[in-house]
Amino acid sequence: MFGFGKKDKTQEASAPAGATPLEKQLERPRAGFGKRLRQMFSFGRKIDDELLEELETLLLTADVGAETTTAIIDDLTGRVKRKELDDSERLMAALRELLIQRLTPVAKPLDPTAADGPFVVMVVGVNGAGKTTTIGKLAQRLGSDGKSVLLAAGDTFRAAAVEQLKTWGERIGVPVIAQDTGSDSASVCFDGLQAAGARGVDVMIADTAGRLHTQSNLMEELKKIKRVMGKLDPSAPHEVLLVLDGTAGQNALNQAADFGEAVGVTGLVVTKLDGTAKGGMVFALAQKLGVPIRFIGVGERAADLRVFEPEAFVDALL
Ligand SMILES: Nc1nc2c(ncn2[C@@H]2O[C@H](COP(=O)(O)OP(=O)(O)O)[C@@H](O)[C@H]2O)c(=O)[nH]1
Ligand SMILES: [Mg+2]
Repeated sequence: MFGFGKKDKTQEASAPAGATPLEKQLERPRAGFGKRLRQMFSFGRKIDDELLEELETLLLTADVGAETTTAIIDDLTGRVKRKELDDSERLMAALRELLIQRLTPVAKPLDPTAADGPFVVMVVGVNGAGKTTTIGKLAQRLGSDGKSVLLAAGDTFRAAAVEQLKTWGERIGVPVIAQDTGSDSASVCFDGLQAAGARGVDVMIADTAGRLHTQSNLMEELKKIKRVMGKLDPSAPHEVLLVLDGTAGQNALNQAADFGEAVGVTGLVVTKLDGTAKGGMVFALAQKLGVPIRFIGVGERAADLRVFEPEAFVDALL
């Protein structure tokens, strides 16, 4: 209708062949945000203050966050005043551009080549955010890129967590280093890195526990894992990947601040964007944290981890 939902070739670059289109996977946030946006602009609506106010409310209720919303609305208001945006199609195109611009600084893909030995990814986040699932998907993706991968079952807190990682390992044919439940998480990660080094593995991914981030013993445990792996390779971990549940809203921002302070997060994965997430949270994260968003999770299958691409994301959302 407006031409802003048009797909271009780059949109599907991150998806494996035969994968579900991103706009299908983001169907629900799209229905909440994009659809309401299209309704708002239908019937040749006049571009006036009232419309801009409605747009402001829509962005806020989609979790885009106050700062980003204000910046976008101010920019659009200025252009409307200067008569640069006199029809809804132009306004939509301008909005699309602004949304993409906000995300571009954090669109930096994970590059697991910058290490002498194994590239070490330490995955952190609260319980249920999607850490273990993301590790399975990521291992599969790296494997199909021709990289050898080894997983360390560092969530030794729950028996089910170790089993879950082992199941992923079997499914995708990747070795998993594990010890019994209750054993020292740092020692599992140490063993994992040692094994990865000995076997000449390209990428080692460490799972960790995620008891509530407000419990300081979890943060101490994570710091210890970092420290202990650093004894084998002072540059490890090369990536501290924070997994955030896309439906968590403001909570995700608080989690990011806490984990960031404790272990220095270098990359984000936002999961469950196929669910009830409003999608706007991604903009708030980009604005508040400025940490690269490496991937988005859009389902539970191995193929449902997509490289974060602002244009594809915004188009799928709108
Ligand atoms: N729909 C959907 N579910 C997901 C996604 N990522 C993870 N999950 C589900 O979220 C639940 C918790 O995931 P898990 O990996 O065990 O979280 P962890 O506790 O952080 O390790 C599981 O039921 C996963 O299948 C996603 O991108 N989309
Ligand atoms: Mg887990």
